[in-house]
Amino acid sequence: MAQRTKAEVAAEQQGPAIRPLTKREMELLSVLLTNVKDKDQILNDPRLGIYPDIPGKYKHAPENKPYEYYRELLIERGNYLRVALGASFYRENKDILEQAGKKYGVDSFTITAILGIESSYCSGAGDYSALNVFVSHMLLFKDEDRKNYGLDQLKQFMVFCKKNNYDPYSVPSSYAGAIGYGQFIPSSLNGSFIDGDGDGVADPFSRADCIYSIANYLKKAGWGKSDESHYKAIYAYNHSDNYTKAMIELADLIRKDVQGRKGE
Ligand SMILES: [Ca+2]
Repeated sequence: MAQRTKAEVAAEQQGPAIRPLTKREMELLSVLLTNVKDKDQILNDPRLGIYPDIPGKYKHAPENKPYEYYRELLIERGNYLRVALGASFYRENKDILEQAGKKYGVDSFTITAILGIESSYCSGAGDYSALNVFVSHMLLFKDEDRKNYGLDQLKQFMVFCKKNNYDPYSVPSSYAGAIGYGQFIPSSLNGSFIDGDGDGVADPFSRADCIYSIANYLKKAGWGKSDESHYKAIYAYNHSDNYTKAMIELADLIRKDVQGRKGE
């Protein structure tokens, strides 16, 4: 299965520093996983580990910086490379993007922009092991919301893996536990991720599946005809005004680039 191989290859590449759990952490995790069906499978796997760098990552998240800084980071770095790459990604995947956009009534340039920011147009999707990311959230944070996020998403993640026959330790994610080119967290994978190319598998590392799933997600989040509905739907994808504003701007720049060159 191609999608397994891609996930495995990505997970095997040298990733961030990881350490084994202490005895105390093992005991705590065992208690926290009391009602999780696959508890033993998780605890007994030698790949179980903690990423000590995760709490620090949240402190430096660019979403918390002023918009100008964020915009420059996301859009302008490399002399508008993100726009040029977006236009070339659009041309390359035009048929799927336009079909998905039409089916869900969603702007296909916005789908392109989201893929551009989330995974540099389907070229990378994080090098953490998703399962260990959720375990790290459960054990490293004092904040209850982050701890609960770890446990809730771990449960959702196990459901997703079972459904798709993935080895839970072989699925890569970001430090926050977002998976695949569209960077869906497990609850969103279970709720909105679909099989776009019709090969029978909803694969977060398939371009077509991500394109259709982002369209599906935006539609479900209320994408309609008004600019206000677009803002709301993109904001649902990532609860940040910076993110939403940058996405709208990037989508427009890609649209101008693609449409401006139509007559050439
Ligand atoms: Ca598929």
